[in-house]
Amino acid sequence: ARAQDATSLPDYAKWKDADALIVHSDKTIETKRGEIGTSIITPKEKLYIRNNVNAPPAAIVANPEDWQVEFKGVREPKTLTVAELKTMGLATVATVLQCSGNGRKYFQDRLTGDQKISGTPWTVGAAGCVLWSGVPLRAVVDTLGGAGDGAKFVTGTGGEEIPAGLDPKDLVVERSVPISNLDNVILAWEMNGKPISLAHGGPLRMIVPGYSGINNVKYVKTVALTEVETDAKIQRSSYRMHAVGEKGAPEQPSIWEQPVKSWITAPLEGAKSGRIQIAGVAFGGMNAVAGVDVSTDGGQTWQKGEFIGPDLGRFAWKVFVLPVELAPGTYSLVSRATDSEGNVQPEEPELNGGGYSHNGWRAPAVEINIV
Ligand code: MSS
Repeated sequence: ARAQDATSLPDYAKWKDADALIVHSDKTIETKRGEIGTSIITPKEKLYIRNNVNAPPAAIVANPEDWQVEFKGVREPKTLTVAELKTMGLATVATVLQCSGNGRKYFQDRLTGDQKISGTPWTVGAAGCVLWSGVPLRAVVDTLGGAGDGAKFVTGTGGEEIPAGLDPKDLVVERSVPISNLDNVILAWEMNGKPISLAHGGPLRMIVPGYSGINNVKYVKTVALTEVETDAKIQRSSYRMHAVGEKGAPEQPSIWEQPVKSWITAPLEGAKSGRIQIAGVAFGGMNAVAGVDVSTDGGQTWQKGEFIGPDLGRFAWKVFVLPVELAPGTYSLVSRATDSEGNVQPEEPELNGGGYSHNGWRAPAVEINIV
């Protein structure tokens, strides 16, 4: 086997398109900005990867139908196989899958003195728009007699093996999201029309549309309707909005809903003067994206971008385009999206200690030279 250094794809992702990706580590692989494309759906070969801990053995996706999931916090708790789940309902949803730390580099670039934000320096490519098919969690809960009393959260547990001697609470990928998502959550076995690969969480993944990457638990092995949030470290102190230099704690907001965001994907390099198609992607997290403004002068003046179809629903991103006529010179291309609730991307979001949820429009500017 080849060494898993920071330049080659790890074994579980060998089938990916290496030319389209930036390998930060064997657990953090980013899509190159120009590879995000303009066809809305991100092909699996180009989709970013983020694993917090080592994935389970590949054997678990060899017999996906037999994968077992335990359901708790319902009136009739039960363990069901994927084959059984497939008889209970079917839905398909397009969502933006985006790492909570996407854009962290832009926060890191602003740090002064002894300020420090650790974590992968993602720019824009820890994100994609993908189609998931699976059973609505609501259908499973209804089949199992309904939610238990006092259920306030949906808690999903990842199927990673915790090495002996280590505290599971420190390592388990277990995430709780408010029960208000019960009608949105899908337990998916298919991504972009194919069984979900190990890299992306097969045989079964808990998809929480509109929510940040971390909440979309891969190889989900337990789904529980719980009265309280899990006290796993990854929920208790990680993925919290806290000040730089401070530690995360349960009092701080959890990284749940994604804020409105957009960025330009083309052109990225100098082009010939004349007519140019500026293109990019925009999304609103839980809300549909309603509009996008595009600027060629770093935000001094703005023009409306046009969304191109089809509309894949409120959790998907939309591709926008703005044809412009550019004379030779230097330009700073930026985009600024607005969601259906009127939320607008800020010029720069406030710093936070985890480098989470960056949605500023200034930092991802494309500086180009037109000749
Ligand atoms: N799940 C599990 N189980 N494990 C891990 O590690 N991670 C996270 C999610 N889920 C995990 C899970 C994260 S963190 C993210 S982003 C995501 O996932 C990713 O996905 P992909 O498929 O792309 O790889 Mo940040 O927020």
